[in-house]
Amino acid sequence: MARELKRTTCSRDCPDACGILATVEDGRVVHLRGDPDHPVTQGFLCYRTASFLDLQYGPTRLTQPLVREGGRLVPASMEAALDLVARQLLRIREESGPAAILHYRSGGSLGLLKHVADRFFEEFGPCTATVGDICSGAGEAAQVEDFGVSDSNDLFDLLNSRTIYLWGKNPFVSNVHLVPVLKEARQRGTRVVLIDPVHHKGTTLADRYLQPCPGGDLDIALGVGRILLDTGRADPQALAACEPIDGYRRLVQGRTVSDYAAGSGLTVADLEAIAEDFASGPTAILVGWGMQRRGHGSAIVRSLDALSAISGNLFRVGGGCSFYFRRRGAFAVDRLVQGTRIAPRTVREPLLGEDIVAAKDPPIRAVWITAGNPVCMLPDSAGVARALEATEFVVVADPFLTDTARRAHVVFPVPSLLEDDDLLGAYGHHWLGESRGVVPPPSGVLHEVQLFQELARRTGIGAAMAGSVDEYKRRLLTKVEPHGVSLETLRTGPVRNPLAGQLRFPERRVETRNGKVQLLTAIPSRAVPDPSYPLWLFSNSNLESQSAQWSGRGLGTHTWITVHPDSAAGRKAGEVVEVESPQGRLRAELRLDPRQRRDVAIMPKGGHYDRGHSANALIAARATDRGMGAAYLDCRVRLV
Ligand SMILES: Nc1nc2c(c(=O)[nH]1)N[C@H]1C(S)=C(S)[C@@H](COP(=O)(O)OP(=O)(O)OC[C@H]3O[C@@H](n4cnc5c(=O)[nH]c(N)nc54)[C@H](O)[C@@H]3O)O[C@H]1N2
Ligand SMILES: Nc1nc2c(c(=O)[nH]1)N[C@H]1C(S)=C(S)[C@@H](COP(=O)(O)OP(=O)(O)OC[C@H]3O[C@@H](n4cnc5c(=O)[nH]c(N)nc54)[C@H](O)[C@@H]3O)O[C@H]1N2
Ligand SMILES: [Mo]
Repeated sequence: MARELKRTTCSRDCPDACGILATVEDGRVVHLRGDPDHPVTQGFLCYRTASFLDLQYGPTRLTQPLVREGGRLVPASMEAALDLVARQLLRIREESGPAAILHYRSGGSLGLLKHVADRFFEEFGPCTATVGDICSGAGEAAQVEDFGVSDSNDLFDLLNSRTIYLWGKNPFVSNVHLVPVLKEARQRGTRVVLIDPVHHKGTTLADRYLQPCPGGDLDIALGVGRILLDTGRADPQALAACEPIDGYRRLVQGRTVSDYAAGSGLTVADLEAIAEDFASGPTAILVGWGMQRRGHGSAIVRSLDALSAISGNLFRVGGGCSFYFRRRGAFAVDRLVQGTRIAPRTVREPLLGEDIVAAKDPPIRAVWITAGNPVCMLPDSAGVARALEATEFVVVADPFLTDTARRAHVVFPVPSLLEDDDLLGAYGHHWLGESRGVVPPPSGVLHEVQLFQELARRTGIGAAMAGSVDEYKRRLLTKVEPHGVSLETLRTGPVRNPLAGQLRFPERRVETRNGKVQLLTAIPSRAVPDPSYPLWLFSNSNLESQSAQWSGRGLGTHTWITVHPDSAAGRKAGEVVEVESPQGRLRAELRLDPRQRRDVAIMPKGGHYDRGHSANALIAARATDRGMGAAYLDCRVRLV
């Protein structure tokens, strides 16, 4: 029996971008583990990727194209599927112009070569593109406004912190390779404070746990900002690197500290204690991605940015306000694509269903979906499903048959993460990696570069898409090549991005136009919640799934919902309840947890829509205050 150990990089939508060691026996992957030589992976994988073989060899894996015939998806040859798609795209472009075609791409793979899909639709059109980012758009927009860039200090700089604020983060579930770093920091004497309305395992990492009301973070940060200014504990040198101080001061002094405490669900003493941590840093903020998925999500992140800046922690070793690591920063993406500025029209990602239906002159007649499952994962699932069902021609490229793929006219199988060949950066650290197929894709399945080249050849733009996979990689590496990082270096193992420093803003200068931190001076007004829906719905990341990609048995017959026993309306744990929002209804198994607040309900993110498991059937499509994110967490529900 031939047994080999092969190395690749995980391409899943995750901050960790792990090194994977795959054991391959007779052409079949039999085991996955983390690369011990990868400084962040440290030899272990998350549950969902360690059990990826459930998916790789499971019943939803696609091994040949599917084409809709008489209402059903039936297997077709690659040639026939490519010919059909080329014909339809040419016809629709001819009849209605390229704006009638929409390309939607999500983060199913974070491989940089996935931009090849964008390039195809730019060359073939330019076609209609999406704007916004339902994942991190609000937070990134906040940091770009405040700092000119959304990027972070080196991950291991956390070992220099006196206090680390895990602000709305559950590392055990969604960023598991942060856990060893936090543990090591604690061993060295660092304190960890967790702020999260939902009680979760992250509390075991924390010396102090604060459970504010959902979205109360803005009040916390403004209140603490006020305390720091009022008591003269802001850092004078740091204040000189910020503007407009007066505007920020006016904002935070608009309310009393006790009003802020009341608004946040914490006490004045809590806010005082936080102020003390920021005044006596170094204090790092790890800004979670969850809380910016609110109507005022961008303002929340701006208020944390301001706290980090005026206290001087933003500029210090062991400080920083980490929301995102610029995972594309090392790569010359502009050599492949030009982006929305050349698009004839855009539709808003968080309002995809609505915008597809509303598009006129020309209407959207064709939608191509790459690496996404918008029917499950975008808000207003039902609206997204209906919009796709009403579209003349829908193509989905995915390794698996999803609820979105089921609505397509043509489905192209593509290589899975164990078969793909690509380049990766990470949004949770600064290491770069190459992914290399540890096994070949099923016979006939094309790498996405080749898939688009085949289509390009059939649609007259072959020359614009030419190049081997390695040639594409080399083009992307032209920014780091002068710093000694070539394809050959990456092929030997992970390399730290040579363009990323240890500290993001070491000189008390940020990357805004004048180098000064832009402090927030106003906040958006918030709607008064409707008391007939008393629970805030959280649809948080889940251990067993990557969004809607479930390993193991998945959710089973029902999804679940967790509430405090006092909020269960007399129902018992294990009962199936109806969950209702102004947007929709679904059935879920009730779980009770006395550690939760009485005004929250928690469901897993990523339930399948066609099984009635998707939290997004309850969630209305609304954009965040900035950055065109999706306000998933502004959803209120009741049990009926
Ligand atoms: N296992 C697993 N890992 C994943 C993913 C997955 O689906 N499964 N998804 C990946 C993706 S796409 C991303 S973007 C990241 C997601 O990363 P996160 O968005 O950080 O992931 P979640 O675990 O959903 O964590 C959100 C946390 O924010 C908290 N939160 C929500 N609202 C508020 C608030 O108002 N205030 C405060 N203080 N906290 C709040 C929630 O209670 C929850 O604990 O994770 C990635 N990792
Ligand atoms: N209610 C609620 N909804 C949420 C969230 C939430 O917290 N709550 N989180 C949001 C967040 S943070 C995100 S990022 C989105 C995620 O939303 P999506 O990105 O739509 O999530 P996935 O279900 O992971 O879909 C990705 C698809 O890409 C496919 N794929 C994997 N690798 C490849 C590849 O190499 N090529 C191609 N073509 N396809 C590939 C996968 O099989 C999968 O079907 O969901 C958002 N939706
Ligand atoms: Mo995400």
